[in-house]
Amino acid sequence: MVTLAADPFAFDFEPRKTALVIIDMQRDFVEPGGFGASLGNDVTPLQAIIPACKAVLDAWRAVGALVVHTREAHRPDLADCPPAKRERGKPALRIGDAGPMGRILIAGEAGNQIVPDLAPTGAEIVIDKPGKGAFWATPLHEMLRAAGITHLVFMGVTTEVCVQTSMREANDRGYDSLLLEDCTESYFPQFKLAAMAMIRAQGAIVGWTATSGQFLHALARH
Ligand code: C5J
Repeated sequence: MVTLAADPFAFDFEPRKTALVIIDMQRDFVEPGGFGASLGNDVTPLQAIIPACKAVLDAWRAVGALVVHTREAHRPDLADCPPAKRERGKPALRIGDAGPMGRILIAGEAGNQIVPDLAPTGAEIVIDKPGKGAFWATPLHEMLRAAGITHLVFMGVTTEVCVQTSMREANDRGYDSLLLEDCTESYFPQFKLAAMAMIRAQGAIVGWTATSGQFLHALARH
């Protein structure tokens, strides 16, 4: 059992019953020319978390525990993209439009791939999700249950959108979830802080938070 000094109180987990879930660390959100940038956002803060995410991913792989990567990805015919999602706002490029890294948020396109530093190995689970949450319209819950997973450690982007939605979905399905504070980012710093505060409020109503340093320290002592 690993006991981690976390907020609002200690997070205890068995690595063999825990999955590291990396949300949407895709070129479409992290690099210029993707979906995030097309919405008018500065993507550089999101790139800055890649080294911390990689340190955790490397340590987790060394333990031999389960890794899950997600991608926000739609079918090329957009049959899984509700018009309300595609037509909302005034982005420079809409979902499905051709951009510098291929069609925006479309499975298989260059921009839809996970950034090279965090690229999945063949043994790791990759979930393509049409929504914000990792559980909606995906087989993730069944796969985690089949693997005996009870605890989740989250990293990825963006904190208040796909990460928080996935943690809330996980909470409703009975998982205990930890968010690594310096391994998640938002285009809006104040939203990241608010999302983390909401997650750990009221006695970890959604989950726990800790830094990657705290996590790696606890894992190394395991
Ligand atoms: C967004 C995400 N922000 N991965 N997606 O649209 O958070």
